[in-house]
Amino acid sequence: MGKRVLSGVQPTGNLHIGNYLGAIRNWVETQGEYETFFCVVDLHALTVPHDPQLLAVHTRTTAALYLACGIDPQRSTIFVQSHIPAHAELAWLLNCITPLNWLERMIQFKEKAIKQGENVGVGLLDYPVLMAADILLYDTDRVPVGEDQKQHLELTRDIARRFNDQFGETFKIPEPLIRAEGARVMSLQDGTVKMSKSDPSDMSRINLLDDPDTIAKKIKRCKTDAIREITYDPHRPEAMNLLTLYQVLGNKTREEVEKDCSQMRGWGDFKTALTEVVISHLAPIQQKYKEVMKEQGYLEEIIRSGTAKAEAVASHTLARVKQALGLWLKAGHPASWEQFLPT
Ligand code: AQP
Repeated sequence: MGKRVLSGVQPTGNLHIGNYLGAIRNWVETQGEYETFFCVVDLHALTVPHDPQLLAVHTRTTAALYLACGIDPQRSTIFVQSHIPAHAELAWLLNCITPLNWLERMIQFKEKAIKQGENVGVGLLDYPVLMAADILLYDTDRVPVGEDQKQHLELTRDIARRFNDQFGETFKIPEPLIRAEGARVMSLQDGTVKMSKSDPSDMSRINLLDDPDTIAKKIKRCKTDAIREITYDPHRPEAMNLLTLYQVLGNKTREEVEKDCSQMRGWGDFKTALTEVVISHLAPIQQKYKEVMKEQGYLEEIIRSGTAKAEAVASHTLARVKQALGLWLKAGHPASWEQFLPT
């Protein structure tokens, strides 16, 4: 068996260029090298207030965007998390061995809990355990994610190690796969806050499906600073963010970007150039997305066959975990129990 990759995105709204650069673009590149599993993590989307009318729609559009961004169903297994009950089941089993204070330390929980106030659900606290279940079910070697998920991945590793220590070698310990450039795309309105689907202002992000006029408007109004020269400077968060977008989406080197910028007269010129780069990078993705959305039967068939493939792996791991925990396995399972009878 080759090394495995697994990752997913929550269908919590419109996917943006942060999700693309931090995650999906890197998934595409892993396809030749690894056995790849990509899921739409819809159970995670229930951890924040959501609209039941839209969840299935967003799940579908997210899957279609995977294909549009270059995930190849011939080489990757694409599925929907809630279609495979083993995810929720393993999350419960892992819950029982995860110390509560590990979860209370998670930065994303603290940030999102503040937004939800008194109504914060148990699911939000438990989110990283479900994520650990997603990853560990597939004996995953590498998890391509953005910088914001690094802490959750560390927790997954801690949970797996703790389980292995208490119940014997059961889980493979996964490692993150984080790219240097684009790992943390920042809001267009505040260079110190990450771009996010749940930011109330749509002006803070560029969605993968934004039309050219909307992209131009967002970039025109995005926050910059008062310095005329446009240079990579870690003390200038907006400049760093916009230059990185220009570099990565334009497939340029840092030197090429610096050369381009040296010929510009200021932010106005730069914004025009960035707008062109973003629009032309997203155009083929948007075109492919439209084609996929017209072929719903094709999309459903990909998800159906992906689910079957993923489920075969997941059910195998789940049985192994249940056996390690000492649960009475369903009839027909070869595990022996007599050896543990009290004498
Ligand atoms: N701004 C970002 N820069 C780089 N990578 C990012 N990711 C998210 N935002 C950025 C990466 O996208 C993948 C999927 O994320 P997710 O949808 O599972 O949850 P998230 O990290 O919480 O993303 P959002 O956009 O901020 O969604 P909401 O607002 O719903 O919470 C992950 O690999 C993530 O690292």
